Amino acid sequence: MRHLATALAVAVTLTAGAAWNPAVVTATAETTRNPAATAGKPSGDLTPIAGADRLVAALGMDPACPAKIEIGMRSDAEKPAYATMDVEIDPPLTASRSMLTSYLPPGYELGAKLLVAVPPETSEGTYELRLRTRAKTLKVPVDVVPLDKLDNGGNLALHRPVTASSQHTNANYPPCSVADGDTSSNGWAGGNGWNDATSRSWPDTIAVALGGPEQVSRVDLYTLDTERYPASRHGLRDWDVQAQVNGEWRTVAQVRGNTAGNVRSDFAPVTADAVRIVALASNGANDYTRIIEIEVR
Ligand SMILES: [Ca+2]
Repeated sequence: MRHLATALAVAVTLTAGAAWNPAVVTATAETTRNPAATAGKPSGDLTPIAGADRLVAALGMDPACPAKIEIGMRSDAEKPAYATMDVEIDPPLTASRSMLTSYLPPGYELGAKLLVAVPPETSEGTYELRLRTRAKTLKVPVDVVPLDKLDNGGNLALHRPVTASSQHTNANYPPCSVADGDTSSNGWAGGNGWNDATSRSWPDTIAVALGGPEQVSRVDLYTLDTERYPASRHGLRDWDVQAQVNGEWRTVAQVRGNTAGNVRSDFAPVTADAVRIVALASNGANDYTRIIEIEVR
């Protein structure tokens, strides 16, 4: 059985085998599910959970695109109850919420996305995120590293400065979201991709500065593509890939007639300071440019 409700434009998804009223979920951006954990003997505890062992955040990241981590708690209580977890983080880092709370049946997990911002005065180092329930505390290290020391997995665009020809009035589509490392279209309008501001007007451009001359030969572009918003109707159709070489933009690849969510463009290596996408057409729906991620190698 699957219920779907929304709160503050963010999906609240409930997957349950027991009778359960989705209206009682009090927090936003949360998911509740009933995992195999129900088989365990009830301990009466609330267990904090995190989607990663540690979080890496880059110094100088665009404030519009904070680091993200999934957090939550699981109830092993014997009866449904209101469950609360405090969220603490070492300053000067800031977290998007200080508490997670919900009515939670036994065996259920409540999940939410936590945004962690790195203010400009932050020093390089390891900080701590603490998820506290009454009985347990889960500590998650947060490594704050300069961009040049970031393990970018070979993606030269990761967390680099992004500029775009326009920005939608809705702040949930910031240009920097195309270089935040999140290639998933799920949660569209939740800060994971760029939507330009000029419907039916072309071209649109979005550029990623590479932080110095870098040899590049490949760009992977992720456009909006979900079951609800398929790329064949909502994604980018035609674009040029350009590299900035000695101060001039040079077209290194072209894509036409695309209907896929992810397109890889390979080209002869060039030494570039920046890479940009010149968007020329989308696949119809409202004719916006919608890009989830741009990876450069
Ligand atoms: Ca993204």
